Amino acid sequence: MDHVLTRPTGGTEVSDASVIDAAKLEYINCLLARHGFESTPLIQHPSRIGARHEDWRFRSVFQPIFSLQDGRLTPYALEALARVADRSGSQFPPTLMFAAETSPKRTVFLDRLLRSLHLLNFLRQQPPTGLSLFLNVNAQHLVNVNETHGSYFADVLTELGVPAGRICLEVVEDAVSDPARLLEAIKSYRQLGFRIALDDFGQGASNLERVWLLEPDYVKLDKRLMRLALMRPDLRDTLAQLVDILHLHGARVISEGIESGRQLDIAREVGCDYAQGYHLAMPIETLQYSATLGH
Ligand SMILES: [Ca+2]
Repeated sequence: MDHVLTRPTGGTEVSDASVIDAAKLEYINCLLARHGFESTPLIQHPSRIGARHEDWRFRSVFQPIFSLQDGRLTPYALEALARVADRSGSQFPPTLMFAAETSPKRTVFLDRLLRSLHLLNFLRQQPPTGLSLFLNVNAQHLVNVNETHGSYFADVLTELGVPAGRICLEVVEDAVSDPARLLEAIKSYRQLGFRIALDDFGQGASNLERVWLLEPDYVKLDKRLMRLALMRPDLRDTLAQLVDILHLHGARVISEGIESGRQLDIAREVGCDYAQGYHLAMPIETLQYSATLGH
């Protein structure tokens, strides 16, 4: 398959976290410590960066998003996902952690901690410069932040020498208490150069109204839509029209949850620009890259 991420012949194996300068890690830990929780929440392990908060332990995995242009599958970006475990190593879904979280201060801290963790683990892999990083951001977090939106993360990016345009924030499906503040937050991020994706479109509060409000650069079609399109051929025309509408609003469309070759064909038929899913690549800790990546 032409989409396999492989290391260039003769390339140097990057298997330790030493590509992240210890002073930079310390600087980011200092920024995080200002939130009043752990003083060193980010930890350098031999082969990765980890994070901790109270009884929770975090690590990053990455799932590629592929461009469908010209009938090919080309790696376009990596979406970072958190893996959460307790002290004993038992894993549980990060959504449970955020669902159980009631303190706005802690939600802001955890959101920043995970974004920093993913960025560091992304850079540790020395990805080709053309590859973007997609980060999930909780919509309620955006509403909770009182200071200038994006200033914390902009500081982290400056320290690490990463342009904001390389980062896309996926606004996770979530009902928010104050849509006007959500819009204000998105505008601030955009002014700093970040790109915006609307996640899980077709589910809950992620709908056309949100597209009109946020004018995202990307819309990610929820996996349920792709499952329905597989089971109900009669719905595919409607899905194609929906993709057309999203294109008219200036968004590029990513189909999530591609679990079979047939679904990949459907994503192409209805006009999606990008695709992501287990059929294409599973989320893993360290990806390998071919010399041809980077567009
Ligand atoms: Ca996502």
